[in-house]
Amino acid sequence: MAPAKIVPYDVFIIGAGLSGLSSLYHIRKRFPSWTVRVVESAPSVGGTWYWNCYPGARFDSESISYHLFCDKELLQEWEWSEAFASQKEILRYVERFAEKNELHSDIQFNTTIKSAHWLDDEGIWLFMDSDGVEYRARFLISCLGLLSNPSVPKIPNIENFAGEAFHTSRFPKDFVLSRDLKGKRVGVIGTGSTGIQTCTAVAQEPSIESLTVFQRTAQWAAPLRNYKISKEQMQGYKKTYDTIKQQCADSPQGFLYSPDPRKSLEVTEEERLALWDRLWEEPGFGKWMSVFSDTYVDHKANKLYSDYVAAKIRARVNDPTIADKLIPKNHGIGTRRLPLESGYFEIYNKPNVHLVDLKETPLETVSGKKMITSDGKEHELDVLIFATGFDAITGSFVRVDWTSKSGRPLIGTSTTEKGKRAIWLDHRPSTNMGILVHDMPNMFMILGPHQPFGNIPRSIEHAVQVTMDLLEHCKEHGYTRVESTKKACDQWGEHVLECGRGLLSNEVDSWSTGVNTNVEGKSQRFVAKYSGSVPEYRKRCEENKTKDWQGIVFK
Ligand code: NA7
Repeated sequence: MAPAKIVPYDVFIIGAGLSGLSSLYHIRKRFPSWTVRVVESAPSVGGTWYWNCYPGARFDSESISYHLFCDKELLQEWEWSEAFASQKEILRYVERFAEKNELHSDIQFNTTIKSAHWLDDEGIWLFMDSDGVEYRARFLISCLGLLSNPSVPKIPNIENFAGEAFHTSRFPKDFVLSRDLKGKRVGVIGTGSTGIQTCTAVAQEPSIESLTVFQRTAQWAAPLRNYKISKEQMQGYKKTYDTIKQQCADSPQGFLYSPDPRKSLEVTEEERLALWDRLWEEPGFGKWMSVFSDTYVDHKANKLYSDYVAAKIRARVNDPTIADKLIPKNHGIGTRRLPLESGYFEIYNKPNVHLVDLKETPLETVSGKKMITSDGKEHELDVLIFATGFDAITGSFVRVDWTSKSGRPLIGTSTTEKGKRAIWLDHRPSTNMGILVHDMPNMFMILGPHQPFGNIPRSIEHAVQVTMDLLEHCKEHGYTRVESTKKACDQWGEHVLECGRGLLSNEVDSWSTGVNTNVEGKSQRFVAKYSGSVPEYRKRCEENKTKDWQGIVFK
């Protein structure tokens, strides 16, 4: 007897981080009769905040601007203890969101989807997990995360490193800094936001033997200035969440900050210093986002602010040669995502912290516990931490084998196994609003390429809302298929390019311009995210809706 066909779910969601949980929450509210299944490779909810439990992991966006605004009851219940909460506290918040809304019953953990094929005759998606189990669904919401596919450098012989080694997003769950690094010689490769947090926490742990930081590109960073939130302050925030939400919605990047409309080159030096000095002393991202409006579009303006911050770094590091190595030379401040730190530069004043400049002396090989650089120096380590980032944005989609309506892979290099040209050839994304992809019917992306990636939960809540509106449109009209035209994707691509024109950030290699030297096909810059403002993005999506979703075909 032939096996019974599996009944398709109405909606299948891959990922139980904030995107997946938010999607499930809204599906339940808006389509209560629909069947839905969330699959998640981790044993618990949380996504980014589940995986990234490295020492020192915390927000550098304000706790009060980060959560999901949809659950107003939880906003009134939840008490943030710090202005910039730690990973543990954030994870507790995400767990509480799932628990309070009884989301677990629709989530299947420890399940990794390996393939997703569109079956055009049936008008459904067919998925297979790593155990060979199949699932079918009418609609797919991909909630794979933006920075979820860890990437590690290809150092000759690295696989034979004789000490312990972890990527920052794969730390042992029971890791205790003071116990597990006691007396250890620790090495960290990478000085992005994650590396800066990790190095600071490790160096500040008195029981370690030593810390060696392997830096390829110096990174601008500025003080976080975290503080405890009092009960009274929290009561005040709870009364003003509507205002906080609106402030985020009105700002270019979805945070609590907007730029100063004046231009650096049009004000006096006193006026420049007055703004910079004030922002410098304040907690949070103001020193990135509230500076003069020309800072990230005009090289001269950027240089002025870069020089100001370089002087701050020099003042904090005792050895001028080390200070010089810590000051970026090939990109201006804020043109990459600016990490906020709590004592990072001072760690280099400690006698047991060593900086290795990989631009001067690259890592050549590994022998036993020794990392050997091109000057022949042997850096002996017990623990090696890869803070080397992610195959970002498009890289999250690589781990699933996708087959589109016309049998094409979603992503790949020019010659693919399927013998057909990938839709995102060499990672170059093509999307409509960052949410739909031509030739991939009934698939919606939360945090897909070409969406804004400022304050992430704000992007998530908006993309989920657009997805729900599209599903509602299907339900109202009895449509079972929704797909963007190629033309609409091309137009969105042009708009995304147009928004990015003139931005200094698009002249710099970083994960958000699609460059990752550890990943094949990611050596050239491309526009991976929406670099217009969040209000502009929202306006465009709303216009699409009012024009009856022009460029989107429903059947
Ligand atoms: P990032 O910002 O991509 O940083 C990765 C770091 O690792 C960066 O310093 C890289 O140097 C370094 N790296 C990567 N590959 C190598 C190799 N092969 N050799 C030496 N050094 C290397 O990732 P994060 O995890 O820090 O942060 C990602 C985002 O998470 C962050 O922007 C926040 O939004 C949260 P490079 O600069 O490429 O020379």
